[in-house]
Amino acid sequence: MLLSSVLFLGLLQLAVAKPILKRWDDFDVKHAWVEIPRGWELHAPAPPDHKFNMRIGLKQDRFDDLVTALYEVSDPFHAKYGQHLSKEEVEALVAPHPHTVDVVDSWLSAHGLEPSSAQRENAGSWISITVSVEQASRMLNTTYNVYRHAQADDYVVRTMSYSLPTVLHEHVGVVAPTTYFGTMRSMKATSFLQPDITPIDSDVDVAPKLINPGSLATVPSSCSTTITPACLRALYNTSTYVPTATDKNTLGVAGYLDEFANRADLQTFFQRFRTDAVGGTFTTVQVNGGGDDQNDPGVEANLDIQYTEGISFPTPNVYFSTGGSPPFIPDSNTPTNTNEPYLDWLNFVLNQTSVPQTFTTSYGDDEQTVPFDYATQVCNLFAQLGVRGASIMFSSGDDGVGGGNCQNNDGTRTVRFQPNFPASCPFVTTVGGTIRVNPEVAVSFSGGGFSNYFARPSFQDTAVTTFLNTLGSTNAGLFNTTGRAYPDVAAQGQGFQVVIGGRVASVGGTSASSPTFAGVIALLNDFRLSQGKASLGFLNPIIYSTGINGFNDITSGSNPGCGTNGFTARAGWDPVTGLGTPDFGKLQALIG
Ligand SMILES: *[C@@H]1O[C@H](CO)[C@@H](O)[C@H](O)[C@H]1NC(C)=O
Ligand SMILES: *[C@@H]1O[C@H](CO)[C@@H](O)[C@H](O)[C@H]1NC(C)=O
Ligand SMILES: *[C@@H]1O[C@H](CO)[C@@H](O)[C@H](O)[C@H]1NC(C)=O
Ligand SMILES: CC(=O)N[C@H]1CO[C@H](CO)[C@@H](O)[C@@H]1O
Repeated sequence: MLLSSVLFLGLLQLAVAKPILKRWDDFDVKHAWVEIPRGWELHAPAPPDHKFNMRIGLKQDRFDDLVTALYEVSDPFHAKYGQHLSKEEVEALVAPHPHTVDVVDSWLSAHGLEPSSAQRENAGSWISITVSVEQASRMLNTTYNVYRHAQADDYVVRTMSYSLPTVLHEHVGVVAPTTYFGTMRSMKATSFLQPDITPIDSDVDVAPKLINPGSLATVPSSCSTTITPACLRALYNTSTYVPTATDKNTLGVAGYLDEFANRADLQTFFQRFRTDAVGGTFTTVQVNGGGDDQNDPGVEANLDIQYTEGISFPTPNVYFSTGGSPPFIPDSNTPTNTNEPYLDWLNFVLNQTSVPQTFTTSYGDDEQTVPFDYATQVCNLFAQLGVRGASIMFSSGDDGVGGGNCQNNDGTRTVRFQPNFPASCPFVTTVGGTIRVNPEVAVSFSGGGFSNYFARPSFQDTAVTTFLNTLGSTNAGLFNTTGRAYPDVAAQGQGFQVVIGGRVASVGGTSASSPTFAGVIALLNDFRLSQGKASLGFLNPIIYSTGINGFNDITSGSNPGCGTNGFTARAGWDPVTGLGTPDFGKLQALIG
């Protein structure tokens, strides 16, 4: 009996082990482009011995449960509201199934790679392993080339399509670098200098007039041209609030390659525009070799940190400087990092036991240039951060309903509105832009629209269907009526007075709007934490429900693009300014 059961077990193991002998040469296409992504051109074949870090995103075993948990803890009407998950609880939900790990490991082995040499992140759901172009080409049955981005003078090693063995499709979400060409260098910066707006040296005349809250009528007309923290604090009704939960509350700014937040410039900024904050500082966290060159202040980085601090002071602010090796240098065989946008940063932050309660990021790209599989995996990582209790703000983009010729890249060249990613990810809160005061109106570049990748989440059903019903047939066929609609909210986006290298310059873009909105959310989180409550976490379910009357509705202006007038701001939610700009006092009463 004993013997035979041992034998039987042995047979069983054989039977179980057998499927591991997969056919690794039986390929199905995972993703393919019809044409080279816009802005890039074929430069040369990739050298076969060029080495790079391959990232493999595995299917997360219980991801549906994670999304369920996210909506429960973010829904103000749910019993679990505010009961955010710990790092360990999240990891239990996102870890790949052991069978997935086995199959992928045996695929790596079959190609001569040592599975134990792989770096595993995010509960093992991301694998990073060094491969040569030659190895990767065989693994993915593809051809790697060097492509050049002329405008950014950036070179990358990518492919026009890639395949995976059929048996791997149910286990692997995405492999990178493959068909996603975006790099932080080539991506649209969502801030720009505005030399036509004459900067001001200080606002000593204006600031004292702005101390009284609840007096929007008195916001001086200068705030229509030049924006300082005093303008924003008055406009958004935060000027009398004094943060107290500064031992618990943190605001994080995600910064990338070559963008360094400058400490001396922040002091100059405070001396000019927020004298009570002089001496206030921020922490720089260097991710994946990110730098901190204090001789090289970045416009985006200084804008972000000066305005998150300008509003949230004395809340501790953290600037994440995410690095990456230099870009691929053609005709050299130095191994290069692949500078995957978002992945390094997200996996780093998710690996911390506690995360900042509020984040802002000001980067984005046309959704259609981000392969669906890649966008989905990155969007899922934002869900993980949300369920941990973080509110994540993204700028909505600076091209209205679409920049350039707005042609689809599927070979048809059909002109359609072009949504932005990650703005289109339902798990982030997307911030559009406004200008002027008394009243605020939509700024014409404010990115807005409807995703072609992500379906409309139920939290915005009422708001968006109301808008669509009023819209009628305007722009019909140019956008996806069932897609996740954005922006969710808005804030000022032009004429920001920013100190760069000791001098004040005017800066605009929705990347000014995102840190502004994040500053207000950090104050709300401060208020909640000081009351012994949980942080707000994933914001969208609450701002579209109990918080909906905490915004100044923006009802005029539009976001033209793609040869059209775009959408028009109107009463209620609209795809130009979302629900509107924040009124801290009202939000404090509604969701504080
Ligand atoms: C995650 O954090 C742990 C503990 O701090 C550290 O040992 C590990 O190297 C980190 N993992 C990654 C992939 O950064
Ligand atoms: C429209 O959005 C849905 C998701 O809501 C998506 O499944 C569909 O493919 C999109 N249609 C087009 C034409 O992109
Ligand atoms: C500002 O907030 C206060 C509550 O703190 C509120 O009473 C007031 O109406 C708000 N002001 C404006 C102009 O919305
Ligand atoms: C295993 C393998 O390499 N299979 C195929 C990959 O794709 C080319 C065509 O591009 C085929 O010729 C190979 O047989």
